[in-house]
Amino acid sequence: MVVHRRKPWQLPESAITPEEAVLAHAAAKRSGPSRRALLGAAAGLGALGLGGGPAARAQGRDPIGWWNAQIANDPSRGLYPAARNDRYTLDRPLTEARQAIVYNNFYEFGSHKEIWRAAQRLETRPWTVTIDGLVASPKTVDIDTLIRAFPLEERLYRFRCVEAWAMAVPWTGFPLAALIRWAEPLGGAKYVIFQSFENRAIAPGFRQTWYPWPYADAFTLEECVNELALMVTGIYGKPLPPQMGAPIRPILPWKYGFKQPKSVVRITFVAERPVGFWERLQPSEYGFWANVNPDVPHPRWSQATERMLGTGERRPTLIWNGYGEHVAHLYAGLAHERLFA
Ligand SMILES: Nc1nc2c(c(=O)[nH]1)N[C@H]1C(S)=C(S)[C@@H](COP(=O)(O)O)O[C@H]1N2
Ligand SMILES: [Mo]
Repeated sequence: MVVHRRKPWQLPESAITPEEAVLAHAAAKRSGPSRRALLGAAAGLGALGLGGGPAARAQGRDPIGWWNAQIANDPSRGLYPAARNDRYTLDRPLTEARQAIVYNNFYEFGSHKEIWRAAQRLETRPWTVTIDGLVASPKTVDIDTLIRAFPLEERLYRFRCVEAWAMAVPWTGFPLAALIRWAEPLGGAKYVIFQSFENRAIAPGFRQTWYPWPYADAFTLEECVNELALMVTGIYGKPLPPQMGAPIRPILPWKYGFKQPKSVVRITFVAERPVGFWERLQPSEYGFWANVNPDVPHPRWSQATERMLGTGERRPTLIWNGYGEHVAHLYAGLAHERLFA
């Protein structure tokens, strides 16, 4: 972990992990201990690392090897690769798999980018997803039943983190709209909450009690049924690796990454607008909509450009992450809202 001695806004982008900087600040305000003590404690957690058994030693440090070993026993592996849906095209090269799977945000496993090894402790079978709240009948479904309930397809999407790094990846999944229909929301349902796993024993981040665990965030029902919204179960023609949110995560590619919880265990339909993980932690910096927008800077840095993982190429940020033709109409008349595109 980098201990910042300068103010965050004086740091070069390469040296900053903005969401982490926010957390240290918020925690210092909340629970009193000095910033340095907090950073020291967090560094200690990171050093606990991953208990490496024989399998760990055999796979060494190669992330692709880990991934292949992980999915060898995955009951859904026969569904991959899924046919590509060519409707969604890219304006840039795909990010290399090797780059995308070793640079992740997954705070349950550490508040830095190198969590991929620690995340191997996430066991993605057995796994169930509970659908509850304002639905005709709440239910809990086994992940392999869910994955087989809807045909999988591959889509090439841009992805943008609020920290200004970006990637372009082939996701595999099924339309979120199909899951919503199947869930049978009641008339009063207006928002849908996605909640991440909460097995506190396997992930050191849960001990960082200043975070509002479990990780969760929400979208409007209308956003969820947009054709771009995808329930993602795989990437690069294989089931997701744990560090990328296996076994299932929503992807709404016009929004910043932080809105989209990984490794989902619960989907809840509600009437009132929920407050998500980052908005709860730091409401002055993160809001409900979080649509990608080059013209709305983060309070501590510009959003005008983004940095592609792997190549480091700088590109201009696209309004709605380039998906305006599909989503701009969802936000007509809402331009006055804070942190809104
Ligand atoms: N459960 C959980 N989901 C999460 C996060 C997290 O820390 N925990 N980070 C979010 C953020 S900030 C981003 S940018 C994306 C990163 O996805 P990736 O690591 O697969 O690229 O996951 C999002 N979903
Ligand atoms: Mo992010």
